[in-house]
Amino acid sequence: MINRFFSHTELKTDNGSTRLDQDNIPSHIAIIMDGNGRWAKNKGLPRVAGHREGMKVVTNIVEKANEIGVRYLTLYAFSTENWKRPEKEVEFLMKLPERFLEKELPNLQKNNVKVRTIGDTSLLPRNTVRAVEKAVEETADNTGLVLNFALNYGGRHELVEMVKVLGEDIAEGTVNPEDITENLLSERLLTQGLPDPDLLIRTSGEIRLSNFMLWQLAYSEFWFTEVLWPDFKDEDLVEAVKEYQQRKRRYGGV
Ligand code: V07
Repeated sequence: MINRFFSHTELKTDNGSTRLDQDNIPSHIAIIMDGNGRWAKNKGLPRVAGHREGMKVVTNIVEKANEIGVRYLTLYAFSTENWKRPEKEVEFLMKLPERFLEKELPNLQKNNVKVRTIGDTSLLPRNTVRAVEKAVEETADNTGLVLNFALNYGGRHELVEMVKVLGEDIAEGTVNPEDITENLLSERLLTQGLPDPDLLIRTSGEIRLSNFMLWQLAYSEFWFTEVLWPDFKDEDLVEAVKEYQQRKRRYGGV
C-alpha cells in the first residue's frame, strides 16, 4: 500500500507502527498524575513509595514531551484537596519539589526548560517555596518547553481569587463591567500567558476533572487511561498524542 495516496489513513513507519504527525502536536498537554498510592498498595509498599516512583516518571515524561515538540506541559502535583491526606504523606509530598529540583534542575537548564507554577504556593513549607522560586528564577530566560507545576492548585479557588480582584478593580473604577470579555478573564487567571491545554491526560482510571483547570479545559480533548502514574511510559504519552491527532485530523488541511 502506498501511503501518500491515502493521506487520510494513519501515517505508517517502516515497522508498521503509527507515527506522530509533526504538524499536529498538541502545544499544551496537562496531566493529572493519579494512581501513585494504588501502585504502592498493589505492591505492598507504603503510599510514599508510589509518590517517589511517580517523581521518576515526571523526569521521563518531561523529556519525551520535549522530544516530540510539546511547548507547554502542566502537571497536577498537589491539589488544594490533598491537604486532607495523612500528615506524614503530606509532609513527604512537600519535600518532593525540592528533591526533584535538586536532581533535575541542571538537566532542565541544559534542555532550555522554563519552570513555572500555578497554585497558592504561599501555604507550602518555606524550603519548598524557596526551591521552587529558585528554579523559576533560574530558568526564567529559557525559551524551550514550559514546565508548569500545579502546586496547591484548585480550579474553583483560582476563579474565586480572580473574581475578588476583579471586583475590587470594578469598585475602584479601573475596570468597566462592559469591558469584561473571555480574554480579560483568561488574562487574570494563574495561567496568564499560557495557551489553554489542547489535551488533558488523566491516569489511573478516574474519569473526572477533580477541580483541575476548570476554565482552561473548556475546549480540550480528554484522554483517560487505566495505567497508574508510576507505570506511565513514553509510549503511553505517544499513544495519547496519536489519539489526539485522530480526533483533530485535518482533512485536506482545513
Ligand atoms: C510530586 C510526584 C509525581 C506524581 C504526583 C504526586 C507526587 C514533581 C514535583 C515538583 C513540583 C514542583 C516543582 C518541581 C517538582 C512534585 C509534588 C508531588 C507535591 F517545582 N513531582 N511531584 N511535587 N509527586
